[in-house]
Amino acid sequence: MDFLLFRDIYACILLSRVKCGGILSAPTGNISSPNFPGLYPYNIHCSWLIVVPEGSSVLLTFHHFELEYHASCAYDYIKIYNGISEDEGNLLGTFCGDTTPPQFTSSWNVMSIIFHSDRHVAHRGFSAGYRKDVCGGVLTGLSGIISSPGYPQEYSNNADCSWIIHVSNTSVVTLVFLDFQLEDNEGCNFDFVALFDGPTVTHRYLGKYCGADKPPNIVTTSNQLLVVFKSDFNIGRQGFKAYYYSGECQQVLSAVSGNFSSPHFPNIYPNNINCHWSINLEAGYRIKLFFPIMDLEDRNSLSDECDYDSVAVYDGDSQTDGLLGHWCGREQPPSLISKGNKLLVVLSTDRNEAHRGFTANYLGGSLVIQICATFGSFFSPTHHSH
Ligand SMILES: [Ca+2]
Ligand SMILES: [Ca+2]
Ligand SMILES: [Ca+2]
Repeated sequence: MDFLLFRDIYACILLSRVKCGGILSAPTGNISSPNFPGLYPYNIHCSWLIVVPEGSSVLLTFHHFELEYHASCAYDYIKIYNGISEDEGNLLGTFCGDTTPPQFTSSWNVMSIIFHSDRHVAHRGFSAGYRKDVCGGVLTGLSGIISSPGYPQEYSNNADCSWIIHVSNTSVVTLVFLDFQLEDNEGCNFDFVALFDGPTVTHRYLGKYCGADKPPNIVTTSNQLLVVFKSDFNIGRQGFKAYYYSGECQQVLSAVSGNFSSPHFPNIYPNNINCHWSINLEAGYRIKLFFPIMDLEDRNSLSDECDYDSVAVYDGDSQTDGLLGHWCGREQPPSLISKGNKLLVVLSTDRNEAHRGFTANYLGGSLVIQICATFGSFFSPTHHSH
């Protein structure tokens, strides 16, 4: 037998003896690398799946973290997924070396953790704990929802929650309150929501809110927003619900021509997002829109509809305006022309299976330009009635 082959088989036998990973469904729990705090074994691949009741979320906190370092974590690594690990669209982050991952909060009731080691160099590994439904945490998705504990039931007394919303370096965070009902008092000293333009309370203070008046929409100047919710020892209300989104996922385009693409293109888009691009030109303009690349999850074969992931285009600035079309899979939309000066493009994805996404180009044309025929056949002749 070839020595290399023998060694590989031997490694496999050793590998099968290392027990690691599993399914965790208790409301709290701990995980760690095999042998922790001793050195972890070579050549292992562990997978943990945390499943808490539907409607709950999972908060994961690392207590110790020490893996072999590689610039792109190619040797030993931890991968954390917002959902099942078989789907790269759920990936929240990949970590190695001795930089402890931040606290992660899942945006639904499933979280997965993968630990992998290669055949050389081992360190002490990691230990981490999870809890279900703890308020606060670090949110890294392109969009998501935060709410007071137990919402829409009354929040608990003595709550102290901090959410850090952390989006990609080139983007900003927008926070929109959908519902807001806190105990009211002058100065908001009892129960309140406080907002900061960065990850800590030392960053620029954006405001403190209580009572029943919804805070205004907040846009950060950097890529992080801190939301703090506190309640005192008595008297609660229904609480609040807000959604956030990253600039990568929500854009208003007002240049006469431009292009945009699904988040992370040409890599796969994230699962579980709802992104809006509003093209908003001056009055008198119309917009021609085309999609050079369209690569989304296919139609549902049972219903033959775009039930999973889709791109929808509306002839205006809201989803109540006329739908120009709705696409998925690799269907190539025709060139679209707006009736007025606004178009809205919405990308919705479900909780699994992500593809490359789309690219879109648009061009605005005014009546004058149309008459001068500067753009030649800008407006399709099929729009004239014969
Ligand atoms: Ca290693
Ligand atoms: Ca109170
Ligand atoms: Ca999908």
